[in-house]
Amino acid sequence: MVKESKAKQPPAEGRAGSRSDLSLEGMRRTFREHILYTQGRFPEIATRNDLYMAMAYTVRDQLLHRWIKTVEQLRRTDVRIVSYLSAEFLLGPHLENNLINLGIHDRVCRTAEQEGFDIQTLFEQEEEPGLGNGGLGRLAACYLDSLATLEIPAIGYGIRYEFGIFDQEIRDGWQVEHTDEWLHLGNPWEIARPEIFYQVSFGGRTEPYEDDRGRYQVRWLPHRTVKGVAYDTPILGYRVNTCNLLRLWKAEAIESFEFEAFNVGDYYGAVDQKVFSENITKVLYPNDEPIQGKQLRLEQQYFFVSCSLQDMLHLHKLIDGDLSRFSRRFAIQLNDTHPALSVAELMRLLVDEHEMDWDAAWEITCTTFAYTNHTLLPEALEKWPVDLFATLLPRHLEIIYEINRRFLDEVKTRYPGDNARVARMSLIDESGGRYVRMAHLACVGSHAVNGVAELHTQLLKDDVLHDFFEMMPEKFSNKTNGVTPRRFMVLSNPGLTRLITAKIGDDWISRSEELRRLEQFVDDGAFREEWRQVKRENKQRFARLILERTGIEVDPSSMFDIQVKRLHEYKRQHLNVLHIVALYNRIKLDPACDLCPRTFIFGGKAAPGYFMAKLIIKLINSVAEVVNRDPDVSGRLKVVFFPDFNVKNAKFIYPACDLSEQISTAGKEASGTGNMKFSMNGALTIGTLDGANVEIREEVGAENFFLFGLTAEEVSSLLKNGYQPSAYYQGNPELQAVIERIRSGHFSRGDRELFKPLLDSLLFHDPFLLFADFASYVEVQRQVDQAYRDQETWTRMSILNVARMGKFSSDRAIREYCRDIWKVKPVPVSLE
Ligand code: NBG
Repeated sequence: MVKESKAKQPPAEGRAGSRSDLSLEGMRRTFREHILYTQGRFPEIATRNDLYMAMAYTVRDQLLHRWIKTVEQLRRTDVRIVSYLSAEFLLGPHLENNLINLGIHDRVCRTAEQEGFDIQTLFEQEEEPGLGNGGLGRLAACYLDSLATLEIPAIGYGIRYEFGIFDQEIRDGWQVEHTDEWLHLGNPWEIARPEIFYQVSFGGRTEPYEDDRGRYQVRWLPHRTVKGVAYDTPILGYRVNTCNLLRLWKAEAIESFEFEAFNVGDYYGAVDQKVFSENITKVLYPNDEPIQGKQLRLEQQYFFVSCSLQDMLHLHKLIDGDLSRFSRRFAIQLNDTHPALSVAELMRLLVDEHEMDWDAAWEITCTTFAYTNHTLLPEALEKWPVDLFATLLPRHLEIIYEINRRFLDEVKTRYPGDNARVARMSLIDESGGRYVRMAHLACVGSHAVNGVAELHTQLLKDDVLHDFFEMMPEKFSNKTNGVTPRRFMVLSNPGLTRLITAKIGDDWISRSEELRRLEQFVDDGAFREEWRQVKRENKQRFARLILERTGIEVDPSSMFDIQVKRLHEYKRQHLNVLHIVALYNRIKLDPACDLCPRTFIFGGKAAPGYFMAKLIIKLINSVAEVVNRDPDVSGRLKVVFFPDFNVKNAKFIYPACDLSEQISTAGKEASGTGNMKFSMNGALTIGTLDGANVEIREEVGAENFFLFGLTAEEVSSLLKNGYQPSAYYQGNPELQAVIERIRSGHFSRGDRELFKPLLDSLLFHDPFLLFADFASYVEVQRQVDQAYRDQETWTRMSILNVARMGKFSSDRAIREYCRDIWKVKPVPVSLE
């Protein structure tokens, strides 16, 4: 892969003979020892999993060595630690990534080859921890990588779900979900810390009392208590010694509970209690869709927030002791509103448990927290029924009321007589039922609020959080998302990495602006040919995987047109399908029509309860079935639904793409990060002016981006003035033919009912304006078709995309958070 050279610093070799010995001989010895003494196997009968585990432990030893050095360094320096609170971390497989970051990937692969075993099968063996739904969880993982790479002391805090995101199977064209048993063969990357645990309580009631100093205090008499146990995963930076921690909490029963029940003879009751407690961290919930007010989800949120804050207070006490300096020690980032309860919990811990004055506690709270918003979809903004809150977290509800009372007093002072504003800004939504608005709680309790792309931040200020922006504009800023080039270029696209590095060296891996230097080679024909060769090989590699997973044979010389992301109506996978059917109709009508051969590839999971999204998957597969078998279109169109899109197979997908579909309704996609991963791997984008697409287009140049569709402003004014999908339908015969083709049952073996809910939704409501954007989309797709025929020009555009994508490295994003929000600086770690 990359030359193991200078980039940052050479990997230190560690002490010969010890487990930190990074020499080949040292690692070989450690590996053999782990087969014997960790796995308990003779090498001759070791299974593939034994080999993988031994390899993982060998690498983990290196990480732990660096982690210890990182902690030692922290104890010597008085620094602020970034604490990233997120209900999701979608890490993906660790092994290969860690080899890259250690700077020994190539060496290890070569040695494995020499010794005659296939290291790819070991990479393949690793179950990925799918502890996230999509973009938000993956962003958290990219940020952990960048934090460590930039040598920023940081801890990620989250939940150790026993079952992560479900595995997706496609059966008869429908999505079928299977539980994700990622832990069944053990997880060599984590260290269980049974001695690091905190108690978390739920339910019961509160009771006022007077303390020794005669002050009014409240005591919470909870109904039940569980225990949160820490599981630590080391997160190493790229070619540095900084190794941070991801600390995930698992819920367990408190032993004393069982004993109590046991003593009164209710043994099985005690066991029930244990099962009940452990339920809290059983399963990951879907997000970015209507929240269902599930009690267990609120329990999860409170559980991990409380464990994490108690842990931080504990660490702070160990190092400092003076609680008033807490915010000097920790900068806490709230990744969306899932951890927003932190605001109330920190207040409770400081005021109730540590008997601090309200005002002092509030000052600490506000200077500690910062909040990132990740969605504009009104149905995805979290709000919890007040009743549920009152039963589960009675003390927190009181605290939220008190925060609200004081906050609304300020609002009233600033805007006298403006009762409508007070109602809009209240932490409690009383516009029909009573709900706690988590985004408002996060805004009020934080000193900084940010969106994840320029457009998204602007829309937050203009719309969703407009009142808050007006009252406290200084809190708001934009932090455009980024993705890590280590996983999404170096690991995923070794061919491209080699080619780039041969031309400009490997500094770009940690200094992505350096990619600009590729621009000087766009006119070099030989370089362009090498560039195409890399793409060709990546497409062949992916074609083999497609065949293996779906049985569909695709032609690597056709254009790979790819849309992979969660299934959602706003992301408009069905707009893509309408275009495919339009092409299909054209060929049926005129078999000689001139179209460049394309393979349309989809991937993504639908939330298990999201009927329309699941129907779209069925539609894709139904169209695929007919198109792929129709001799009239043979060699010209292919459609594939690639099952179980996840971080592990993403590495085969992004590098193989020619055309990246980023076609959400403008104003709906907060940022998108898949858009970045594709473009960094040399795909050209067809997209709307939505989320980070806007900035990607600005960076790569309008002439290297296929733009279509309404702007966010046009979308909102069209909706305001009464959007009529039928008007667009009537005016567009090609669209009519497409809808008719689906309605006729052509793709559903004559069944005219199957897709009716989807078609009716489009014809009569079309909330995501597919019909309004259809003509423009089809026209720009025609331009794509033309452009692809000129491979020299296409390659130039592809090179320029990669060269100009440096901005979208998560390193840049994290530098901005460090500078503007967290106010932290690198703390280099040495192995001496
Ligand atoms: C998602 C947005 C994406 C964005 C990621 C990361 C949620 C709630 N939001 O557009 O839909 O890229 O967050 O910021 O998952």
